[in-house]
Amino acid sequence: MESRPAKSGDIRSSYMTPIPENQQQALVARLIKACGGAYSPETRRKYFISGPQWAAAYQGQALFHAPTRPTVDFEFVIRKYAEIGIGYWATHDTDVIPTDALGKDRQWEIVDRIQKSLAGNGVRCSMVTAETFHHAVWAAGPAAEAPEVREYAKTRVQNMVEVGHELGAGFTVYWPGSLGYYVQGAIDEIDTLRWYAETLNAACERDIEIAAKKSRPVLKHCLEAKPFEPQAEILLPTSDAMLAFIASGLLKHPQMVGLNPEYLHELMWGAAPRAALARALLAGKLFHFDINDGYRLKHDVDIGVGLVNPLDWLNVLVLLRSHGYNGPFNLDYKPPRTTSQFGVFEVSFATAVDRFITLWEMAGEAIADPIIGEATAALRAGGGTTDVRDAEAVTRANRELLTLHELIAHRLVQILIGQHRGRVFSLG
Ligand code: XLS
Ligand code: MG
Ligand code: MG
Repeated sequence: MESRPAKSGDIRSSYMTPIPENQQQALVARLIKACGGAYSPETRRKYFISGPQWAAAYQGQALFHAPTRPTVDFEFVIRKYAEIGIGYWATHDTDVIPTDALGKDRQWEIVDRIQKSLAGNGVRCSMVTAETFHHAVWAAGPAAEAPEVREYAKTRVQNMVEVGHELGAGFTVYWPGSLGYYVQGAIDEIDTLRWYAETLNAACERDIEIAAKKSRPVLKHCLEAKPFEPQAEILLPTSDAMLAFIASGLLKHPQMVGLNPEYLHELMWGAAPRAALARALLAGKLFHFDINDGYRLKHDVDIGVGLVNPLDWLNVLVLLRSHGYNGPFNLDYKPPRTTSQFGVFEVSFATAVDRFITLWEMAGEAIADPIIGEATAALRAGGGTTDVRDAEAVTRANRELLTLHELIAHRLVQILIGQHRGRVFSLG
C-alpha cells in the first residue's frame, strides 16, 4: 500500500492513502477472507442456528441514534441467510406484516410469499414472536388495565400461533419487556401478572386446537427475560422470575411454557449466564437460547456472540453440550451501526456464526480433554478420609486436590487460545 508522511494537523491518522468509496467493499472482502477460519455454508447448516429477521434488518437506530443502514425486506434477508448457511429464520409478526394487516387476507398473502421465499432458499422458519412492545397500543404494556388492550393482546398471540403453524415453526417467544412501568404506584403487579398469564393461556389453547387440526406438535412457548429496557421497572426481569411465574399456578398449560434466555440479558443484571442456564436446564425449561454478547450492568448492546466474553461463552457451551442442549441458537444481536449493509452479511453474520461454531467445537474439545477429565474425576473422587465428622481431616484430605480448580481454568484458557496445541511465544 502506498504511503505518505504524516503531517501535523493531518485529518487522517493513518499513513494509508484514502480508499475511494468504490474500493471499500473489495478491501473489506479481501481482509475478511484473509482472516480465514470461515466454515462452508454446508457446515454452518449442520448447527441449529437461526437468524432473526429483525437482526438483519436492524438499521442501526436507537434512542440517540439515527439509522445508518437502508431498509431491507424478508426476501433479501432469507436469501442472504441461505447464502451464508444459516438454516433457520425467525421473525416478529410485525417485522414482516404491517400491524393493520395482521389477521387479515393481506397477512396470508405475505405468509404465502414468506413460504415461497423460505422454500426457494432451503431455509426453515424455526420461531415466530408477537411484537408486544413497540406499537403505541402497548403504551401501558401487553397486560394493561383496560380490558380491550388485553383482548387485543390475546388476538395478537393467537394470530402469531396460527402464523407459526402455517410457517412450520416449532417455537414461539414472548419478550414482555413492556410489562412494567416508568412511574410507580398505578400498577398492581399481581393483577398485571394474572392478566399476562391469561394472554399466555389464550395462546396455548389456540395452539392446542390448531396443532390437533394440522396434526402437528404444539409449539414450545418460550418466555424471554430482560432486566431493564424498555420499561424502567419490569415485572418479570430475569429467567428465574419467569421460572417462578411458570410454576405459579396461573398458567393452564405450564408444560407448554419454558424459557428463551438471552445471554446478554442475564449478564445485564450481573448474573453468571452459565448459572442462569443451569437453573433453566434443571427445571427442564431451556427451550430456546438467544445468543449474543455484551457487558455486565449496561444496556442491551446486543453485540455478536463471542466478541466480548469468549471464555465465558466457551464455558457456557461446555455446560450446554454436557447436558444435551443442542439448539436452537438464535442470533439475537445487532450488527453495529458502524457496519455497512454489505458488511452485515459479509462480515457480521458470517463471523458470528463461525465464532459460535468454533466455540461449540472447542467446548467439545474441553469436554474430551484428558487433563480436564482427569482433574475433574480427581476432584470428584476426593481425598478419601473416613472420618467425615472431623472438619480438619476433611480439609486436609482435599487440600492439594483443590489446586485443580485453577488448573482447569488455565486449561480452558489454553483451549480457547490454542495453547493446548502447542502455541507458545518466546522472547528468546
Ligand atoms: C429484546 C429481545 C427481543 C426478543 C424477541 O431485547 O431480545 O429481540 O428476543 O422479541
Ligand atoms: Mg438483547
Ligand atoms: Mg432476545
